[in-house]
Amino acid sequence: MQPAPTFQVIPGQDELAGLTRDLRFHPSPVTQPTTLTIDQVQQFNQQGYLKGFRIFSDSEITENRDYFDRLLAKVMAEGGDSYSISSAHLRYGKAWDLLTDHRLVSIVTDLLGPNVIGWGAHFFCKMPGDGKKVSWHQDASYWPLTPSKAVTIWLAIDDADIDNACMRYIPGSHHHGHLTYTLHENDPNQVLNQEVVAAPGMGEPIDVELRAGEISIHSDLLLHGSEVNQSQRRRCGLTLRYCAADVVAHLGWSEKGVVVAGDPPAHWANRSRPNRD
Ligand SMILES: O=C(O)CCC(=O)C(=O)O
Repeated sequence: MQPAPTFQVIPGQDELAGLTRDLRFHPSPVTQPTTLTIDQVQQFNQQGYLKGFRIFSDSEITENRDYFDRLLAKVMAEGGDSYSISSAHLRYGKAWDLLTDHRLVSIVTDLLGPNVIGWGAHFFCKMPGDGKKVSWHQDASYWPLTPSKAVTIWLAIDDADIDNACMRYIPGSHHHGHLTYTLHENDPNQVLNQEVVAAPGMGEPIDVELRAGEISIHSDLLLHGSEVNQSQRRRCGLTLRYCAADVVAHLGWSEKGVVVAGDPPAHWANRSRPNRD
């Protein structure tokens, strides 16, 4: 039996402001990647993202989608919603399996180095007509982690395109450090509460269209967001969060860790696979 986690799920503004965090971009230290090419590592360093890798087979894509359909139905029956399934790797074996999948981990180690912690798994499922957007933000701004050596793999559970509100990135924006944001409190049309209002002036956004089973990867400082889903099709993505093992987690977040590559560091927990799917 694993101990019940006590981490702060969504740290408050005061708690984050009270932390000393190094929120500068730390380029990948990897010079001899094994899965990515050196050009891809350099592109990540320069642009802050990579996109369009097909990872899963047709049967795995169906399996992932069927799994999520069942999970979402269960969570909604329990009073949750299509954005509320977070830290899923601590509760559901299937999410733990995806976070630790060797094909994903081999890409992440080519960006973060040989010692990596997987610490998050959050479904962002945009239902047709739900009216919610994800405003321009930087992930590192929300997280009590330092230094900012973290990446997200965004795994398409459904096909994601402009019509159903795929992710959007502002290439190169990770070089600006931690940006000033406005807070949206209790706004039903916002999935998250931070918005970097100056983002549109910081570069030309790109649309990250992905087929189900493909992934994109972004730096924790890259500006990204997504529009309202105006289509009749669902758009679900699973965000899988990783950091280098020398990152320090405050507010109990080290409890979320799973050592996905390298030596177990003393600071992070190494959570085992949950029994239930
Ligand atoms: O899936 C989305 O639309 C937003 C995801 C996101 O903000 C993230 O990966 O941090």
